[in-house]
Amino acid sequence: MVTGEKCLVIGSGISGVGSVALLEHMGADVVLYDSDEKLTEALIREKLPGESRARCVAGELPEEIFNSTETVVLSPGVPTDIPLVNALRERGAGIIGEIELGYQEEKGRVVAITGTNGKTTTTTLVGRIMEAHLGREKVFVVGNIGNPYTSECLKTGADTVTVGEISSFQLETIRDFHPAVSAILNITPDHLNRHHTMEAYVAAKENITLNQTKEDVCVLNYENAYTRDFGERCPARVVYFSSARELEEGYFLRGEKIVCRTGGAEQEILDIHRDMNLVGICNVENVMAALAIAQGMGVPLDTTLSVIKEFRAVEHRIEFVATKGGVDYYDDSKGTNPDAAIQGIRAMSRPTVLIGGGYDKESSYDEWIESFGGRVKWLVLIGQTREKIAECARAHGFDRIRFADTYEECLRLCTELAEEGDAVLLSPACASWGMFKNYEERGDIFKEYVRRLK
Ligand code: UMA
Repeated sequence: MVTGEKCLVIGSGISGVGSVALLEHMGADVVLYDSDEKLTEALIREKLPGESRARCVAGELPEEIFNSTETVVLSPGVPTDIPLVNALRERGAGIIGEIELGYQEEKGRVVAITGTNGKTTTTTLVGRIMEAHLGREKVFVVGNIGNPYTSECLKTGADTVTVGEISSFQLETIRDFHPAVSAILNITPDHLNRHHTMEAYVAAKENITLNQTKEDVCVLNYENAYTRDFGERCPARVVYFSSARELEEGYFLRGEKIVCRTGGAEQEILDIHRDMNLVGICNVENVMAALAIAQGMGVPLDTTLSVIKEFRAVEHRIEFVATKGGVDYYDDSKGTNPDAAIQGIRAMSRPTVLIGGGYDKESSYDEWIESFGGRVKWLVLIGQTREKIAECARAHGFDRIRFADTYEECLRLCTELAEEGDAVLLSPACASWGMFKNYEERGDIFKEYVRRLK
């Protein structure tokens, strides 16, 4: 970044605000722009710290700004192919994302974790492992997890580690971003309204290794067809993990034990029931990925194991809330796509009343419905996708469906339908956008409701 460079930040969410502060620190001349017509210049300014001199613009972008912009920093939620971004690109402006901007100031080593599901759990766990290894002040956990990279990167140093949860949106706009260890946990259809095709979504995920070489490590899931195939082409040294078969090299599950096999030598690492507090096979995979990442970062196995043994579920990810009236309540509000929600169902060991529906990301619900098996007793649907899901469920022969108009009605209905010995699971297979600020708010309201039940 050259001093005085004219930069346009698009999106005034937390990434945009972080980007403005960093760009100003770098000496750039910054405009913060948001296309939301409900916002005004004053409302955008309120999001910035008082000392910021950035110009704020809402609604339509003035032509003089369009013409003078040299670099554009996109927030993750801004598609890279909207007319404005296309036009800026054609005019010759450089286009990067917020993660790339943060990386420009990175001075330490980076771990980057992506995947359709499991990112947050694995990132949190790896962050804790790195903290146990290096001390809390030497580790920064950033990215899609809710903490913009641009807000932390200036604190990095030669001896720090940044652990990033990096979404496909963020990976579309990297350039130099170069993790020492990366991981793609799995790839299943998601965000197709943004990426349009599965190929484009997969390519965005694979971009995590764009600048990696054989000196670096990429951790991949052997049981996912996309990530297994990618291992053949991956520019980094690949470490596979598998929850379904014994591997010649890598981490795998044998019975109840996670085993690591390298260079013909085998080591039994942990017992998934005795040494883990997380439920579901998805979490066994997340733990195997964390083990491989920690090893790639040179963390002693003892340190990694002590953190895994203490680690509990991340909030809103198959999180046990309480037992009320003999019914177990689980918050899996982070089940924002069908594949994540399948993991939620698989983790249930009781007949389950399931809450589904929400924002329409143009997902297909067939596999999710098929995964109900005998486990789902009732499906209570809310939100934009409820009719679409109901139609799909009926086509698969499942008709124990109830509709709710409001979230309150939905929660009440679940309590009525659940009997002693059942579980109620909030795992909607859809994003919360439109009904709630985010999945956290959806989960928090659920938990608050459950806690108030007699
Ligand atoms: N906007 C525009 N033009 C557009 C689109 C959006 O101006 O064409 C504006 C909106 O009006 C809004 C702002 O952009 O004011 C929002 O930007 P954003 O959506 O990038 O939101 P941030 O607050 O910056 O949060 C983003 C990530 N959001 C998305 O990817 C949608 C957060 O991930 C992330 O935690 C944060 O950066 C920090 O890195 C959330 C998410 O939903 C959790 N991620 C998706 C997921 O996990 O499925 C990928």
